[in-house]
Amino acid sequence: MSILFYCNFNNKKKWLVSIKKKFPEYNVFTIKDKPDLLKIDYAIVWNIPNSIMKELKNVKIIFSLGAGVDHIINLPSYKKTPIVRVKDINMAKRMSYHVHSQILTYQLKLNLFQRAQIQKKWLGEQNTKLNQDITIGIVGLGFLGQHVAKYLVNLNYRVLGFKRENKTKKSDIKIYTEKNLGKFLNSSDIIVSILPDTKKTKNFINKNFLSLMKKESFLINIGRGNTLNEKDLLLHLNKNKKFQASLDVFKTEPLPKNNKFWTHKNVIVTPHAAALTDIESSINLMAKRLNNFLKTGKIKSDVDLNRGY
Ligand code: OXD
Repeated sequence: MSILFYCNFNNKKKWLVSIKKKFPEYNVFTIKDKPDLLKIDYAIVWNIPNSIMKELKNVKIIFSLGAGVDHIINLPSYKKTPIVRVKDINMAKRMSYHVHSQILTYQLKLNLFQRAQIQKKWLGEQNTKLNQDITIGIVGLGFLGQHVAKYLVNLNYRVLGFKRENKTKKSDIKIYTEKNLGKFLNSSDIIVSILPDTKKTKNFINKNFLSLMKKESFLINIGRGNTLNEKDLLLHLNKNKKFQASLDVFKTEPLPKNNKFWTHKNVIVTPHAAALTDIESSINLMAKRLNNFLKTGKIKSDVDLNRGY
C-alpha cells in the first residue's frame, strides 16, 4: 500500500517524519521520490498541482491537510474521490485565539499605538469598550465557526450568527439567515467570516454586504479569499475611514507584493496563518479514518461534494 504526501508547508519535513512513523506498514512517497502515481492508494495533500492529481487514478481517499477542500475540488482533474478533511479541535482552538487577538487589537486600539510607536508619539490612554458592549457577527457556522462563537460567548461578547440556510435545531446564539442579512450586519460591530470557497460564496462579501455593515466596524476574514471582493473592500476602506479589516486569506496567496492591502493603514494582513494544522492530531484523525475504511469499506468524510465543502 502506498501513500503520496504533497504539500508546501514550512514544516513539511516534520509532517513527513510523522506520517512515516504513523503508517510504518505503508510506502510513503513524496513527489521527489518519483513514485509510480498509478500505484498510489492514498494521498495526503495541500495545494497539489492538477498535473499530479491527474495521474492519481487509483487513489481511494484524499486527505486534505487543512479544514478546506477547495484546493482539491477546484482542480479540473478531480473526479469525486472521497475527501477526508481536518476537523480538529486544536485547529478550532487556534482559530479562536487568532480571532480573539484581532478583536482585541481593534477593541483596545492597539494598531494606533503600533503606528504611533514608529513615530515615537506618546498617544496616552484611549477610550475602549468592554466585551459585553461589543456585538460580533459570525458568518459561517460550521465546526470552526461554532467553536469560535462559543469561545467568544464565554468571554462575554454578544455573539450573533449568520447561515445561508438555518438547519440548526438548537443554538445558544441568535441565528440570522439570508432574508435578514441587513439586520445581522447592521447589528454587529465586528464581522468574522469563516466561509468556505464554493460557487455560492464567491464574492459574497461585496459592495452590498459592506454597505450594510456599520460605518465604524471591523471585518475579519479567515475563511477564503474568494469569498471577498477585494476591489469592493478597498473602495469601501478608502471611503470609510473608520472601517478596518483583518485579512488572513486572499484571492492570490502568497499576497502579491504590489497588493494595496499590504500598506493600507486600516488593514492587518496575516499570511493564511489563523489556524495551523496540528500534525499529531491531524495524522491521528487520518489513521483513524483509514483504519475504519479498511475494516468496514466505508469512508467517513465530513465533505459534502454537492455543497463543495
Ligand atoms: C484551511 C486551513 O483550510 O488552513 O485554510 O486549514
